[in-house]
Formats: sequence, structure tokens, C-alpha cells
Amino acid sequence: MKDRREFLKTGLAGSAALLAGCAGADEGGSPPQEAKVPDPAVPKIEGAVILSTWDHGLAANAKAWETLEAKGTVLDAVERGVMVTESDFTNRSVGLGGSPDRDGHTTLDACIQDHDGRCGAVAFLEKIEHPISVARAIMERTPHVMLVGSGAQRWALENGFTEKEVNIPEVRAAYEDWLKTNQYKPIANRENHDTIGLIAMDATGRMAGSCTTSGMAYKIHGRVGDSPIIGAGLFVDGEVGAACSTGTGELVIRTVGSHTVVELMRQGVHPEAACKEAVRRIRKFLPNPLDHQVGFLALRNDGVYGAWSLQSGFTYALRTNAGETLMASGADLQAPSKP
Ligand code: SD4
Repeated sequence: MKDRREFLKTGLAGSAALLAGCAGADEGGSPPQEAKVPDPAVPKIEGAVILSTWDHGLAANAKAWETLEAKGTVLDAVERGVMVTESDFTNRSVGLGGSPDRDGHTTLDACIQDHDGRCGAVAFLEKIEHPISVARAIMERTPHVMLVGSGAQRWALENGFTEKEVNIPEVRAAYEDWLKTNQYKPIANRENHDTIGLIAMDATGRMAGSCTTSGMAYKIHGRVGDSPIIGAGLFVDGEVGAACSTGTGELVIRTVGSHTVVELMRQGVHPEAACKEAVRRIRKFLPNPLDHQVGFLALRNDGVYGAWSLQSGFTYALRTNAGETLMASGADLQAPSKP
């Protein structure tokens, strides 16, 4: 892959906000700022718009775009896009290549939601390559929204999904190493923060979103984060827009983050300002905010988008008629430099 910096562009709003947000930022000591409403406008985009979290969003967006071009629905696009990430077994926080929990199991969480708010979710699933497709099947074939654990597993197997054993020596070795310390202290931006959330609007204005993850590495067996929780890791209301999140899921659940972003947009708040406010609500109860990363993406149903994160380093992929771009979100705090 080319040097990341070659791709990396900071959004129009993001660049201004990044500078403003990080100016004078210290190790978390400065008080959270009230989000300004409205923020500088990102220009409206004509046609389809796809946004997804982190660098791996580029490949997911490409597939989602190809799906739209082949006349697939926007729901097909958000599903197929993140399936690319789920099948990338070099990814350590999505799909079967994901790092395990502290008992050595890789457990998977996912959800999907369409323009009209229909949704499906699955959590604590094992050995199934595409949890996002299980989530969609739950939405389309059951009267329920969410299945978890052994019930979800059984339902998936009874409904055409198959189990796959994936053994990755590097993942095993890292787990063995981790067992020696047995300490749960994720490193913000550099570990455990690669969930893919993908939100999209097709050229007719229909929207959908998807989110899939193996969650935080070395979590307690049974732990479920924000990613499969509708309203936390993802929220779509075609009347307004869509939002998704990445980062420490517990913080996003506590604040129902993605729902907050969509509801703020409903009240007229600009997408970037809505993301910024969702971060502020998290940051206000963090004594050491740099111990965490949380990032939000938002897409309004007129194609205007925004992003914001707790600390710098959150990248996201944007796909429009103009092509694919890797963006850097604006952030409250400057991330410490890597050792
Ligand atoms: C979780 N939000 O399980 C996920 C982890 C994550 O980017 O986003 N990583 O809490």
C-alpha cells in the first residue's frame, strides 16, 4: 500500500477543527469544549456517498460502491462492503482474524440497519466468517432484532451459515504473550480500535449502515461492546441520516453515541458538530481521556457528512463520484506520539 500520508486528506471542516481542537491540547487536562453549532460546512455532495471507519474502509467502500454500480440496494452495499473486512484475516479486530478474548475465543458482534429503521444484530458469535450477514438474516427472517451467544450460533447454523476454523499462529503467539501479563489495558489508536462501521446513501437518497467487529482484544469472555447495539455503534433514520462509531465500546454504550449524533442532526446540528458533541458527552466523564479513543462518522440524508474523535489518529474512508479519499477526522486532543 502507498504511504498512508499520500492518501491522507483532512476534511474541510476537519482541518479547521483539527487545528482548533488540538490547539493547546494537553494530556487531557483542558476542559471539554461545548460543540459549536453550526460548524463550518462541508459542501453538499451530489450522488451516492459512502463513509467508513479507518484505513480498511477504503477496500470496504470500493466493494460497496461496486455493489451500487451493479444496481444493488444500499442495504446490499453496506453488507457487502464490510464483508471484505470480515474476510481479511490479517485484520485483528474484525472477523475471524480478530484477537481473542481472555479465554482464547474470537467472538464477533455485528449489526445492520436500513433507511426505514429496520435492523438486525448478532453478538458473541464464533467461527462464522460473516456476522454481518447473520445480522441481516436475523432482520429479514425473524421477528427479532438481536440474537446472541449459543442461540445465535444455533440459529445461524440452522439457517445456512457454516462454521470455519481459522488458526493464525501470530494471533495465538500474541495471546500467549498477553497471558503472561494478563493485564487488560488497550492502547488507544494502536490496538483494538479497528471496528468497521460503514454508512451510505445511494444516488436516490436511500440510506443504510453496517458495523462489525471482534471487539476489544482480551476482553472478558461474554463481553459485548457498542458495535452490535443499535443506537450505540450504529443508527440510521432515513428521515435524517446515519451515524456509526469506533473505539471503546463501553463509552459509546453509556452515551448511546450514534443515536445521539442522529438526533442532534435532526435538530439541525451539522454532522461534524453532532459527532463533536457526542465525543464531548463521553469525554466529560473521563479522567484520562488519552487512555481511550472514540470516533464517530455522520452522514446526513442530503449527503453532507462529518466526523470527530476524542484524540487525533482516527482515519476514515470517503467514497463519492469524485473518487476515494482517506480522511483524518478532527479531534479534541492531540494523540501522544508513538513510542
Ligand atoms: C468494541 N467498538 O467492541 C468496538 C471496538 C472498536 O475499533 O471499535 N474498535 O468496543
